[in-house]
Amino acid sequence: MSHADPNCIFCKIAEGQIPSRKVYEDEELLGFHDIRPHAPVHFLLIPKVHVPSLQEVGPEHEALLGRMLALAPRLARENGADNGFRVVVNTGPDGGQEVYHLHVHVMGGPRPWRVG
Ligand code: DGP
Repeated sequence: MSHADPNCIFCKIAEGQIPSRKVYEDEELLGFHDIRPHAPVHFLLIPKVHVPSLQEVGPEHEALLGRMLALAPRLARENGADNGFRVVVNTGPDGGQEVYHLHVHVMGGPRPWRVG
């Protein structure tokens, strides 16, 4: 598995080649606001390593996935979604995935809002 894909927009964001509004960063993970928010609070959590989707995840990614999910509540709270949130991982063509770099959507904030 390559570390970064030169054609991947989220790899470019992870490497700072494309700007983003960051909510979190460490050695392995990056969180940033979605450019097309579906909710008052809508950010994405990505691994810095290029994994195309949940379909390509293997045992070596289990800790990473655990960290992404475990971070979601804290970051949701810190960004104003303090009354609950939704986590979505669009996967593959039938899952509506547009960007083929694994990402977790975290959406929250006062309703009404709806994910299509
Ligand atoms: P999906 O692959 O369908 O789970 O959705 C990808 C999301 O990524 C979509 O909600 C819009 C967001 N997105 C796409 N390009 C960019 C970008 O360049 N910057 C940011 N911040 N978000 C992006």
